[in-house]
Amino acid sequence: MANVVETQNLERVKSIRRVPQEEYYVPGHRTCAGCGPALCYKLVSKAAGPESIFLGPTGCMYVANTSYLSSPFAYPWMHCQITNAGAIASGVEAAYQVKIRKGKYKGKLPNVVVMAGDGGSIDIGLQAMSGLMYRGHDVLFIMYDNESYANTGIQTSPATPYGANTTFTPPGKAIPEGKTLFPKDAPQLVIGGHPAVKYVATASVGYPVDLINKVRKALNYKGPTFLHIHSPCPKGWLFDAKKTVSVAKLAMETGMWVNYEWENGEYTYDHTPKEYKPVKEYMKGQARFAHLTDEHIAKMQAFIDAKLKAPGIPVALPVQGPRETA
Ligand SMILES: Cc1ncc(C[n+]2csc(CCOP(=O)(O)OP(=O)(O)O)c2C)c(N)n1
Ligand code: SF4
Repeated sequence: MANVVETQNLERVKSIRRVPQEEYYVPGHRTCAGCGPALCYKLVSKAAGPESIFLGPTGCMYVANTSYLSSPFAYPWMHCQITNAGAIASGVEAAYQVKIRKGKYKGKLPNVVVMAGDGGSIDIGLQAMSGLMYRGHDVLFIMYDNESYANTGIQTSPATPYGANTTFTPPGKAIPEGKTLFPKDAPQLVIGGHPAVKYVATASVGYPVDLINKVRKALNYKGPTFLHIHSPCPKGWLFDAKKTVSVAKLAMETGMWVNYEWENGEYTYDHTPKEYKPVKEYMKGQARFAHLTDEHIAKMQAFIDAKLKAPGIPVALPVQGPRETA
């Protein structure tokens, strides 16, 4: 008879004082000062603990973390191509399942965690991520969202907000607002097309206890889970490196980011402010939006107002794409 595959069981953390002291993402990497994705890695690895295997497609969290034969990862970590983290993670999980069933591996199934940028998750890495979700592998796929292809010099991605100045969307005479498109809705991409997925959530590096608990909850689920984590990038968004956490909090206070969980079809929301501040408060602190006029900011406000009526549920876009307007 096949052996039973036991999974990890991670406890909820009650407060910031109970966050594990152990570090599994240790000093000695080369990310920029104030890097939100690096903070995200630190928190996610604390949450997952040592019985974990992490997979990292090419991006800042590979390149800046693994140069010169050194790495800050105190657990098994595998580099994948930017396109194929979902496929490799599927193989790792399937191999452990078989080894455990055949009695060739005596431990519990390790936590298998993908840490992919927005490009490696919902753009160039989308097909492999979708395959993993569809086949139902017991893997947590995390999209750390720095809202660009950062590693190659801050190019636009489908997660880049409307109006952002990136190296592929520079504002100029013809297109004064820079980026004209609004972002893809990453959690909806996963929820909408993958019946095996029962848990999807959003989190932010500005709210560490909530982030850690969502990672643990996702890992305790059997089957595929997805977390979308807001991870401000001082170099790409052009703000002072010491403000990463306050930028993350301001995103929540203005509705530019919403923390929620989707569990078996039900939504619950966290950290919802009593009253939202205008999005301008958030945008004025980041030089990637410095070229925008009041008219552009009003478009962003309209988009956010529509989204906040039903966070997590897709909204009609207030502007047309470039092909329709050309
Ligand atoms: C197939 C392929 N195309 C392009 C690249 C070049 N490349 C390396 S890192 C990177 C950016 C990755 O962006 P993202 O996944 O959002 O992660 P981030 O760098 O923002 O952390 C790109 C385009 C590559 N390595 N492989
Ligand atoms: S470019 Fe952004 S995501 Fe990349 S290392 Fe620097 S701060 Fe981090």
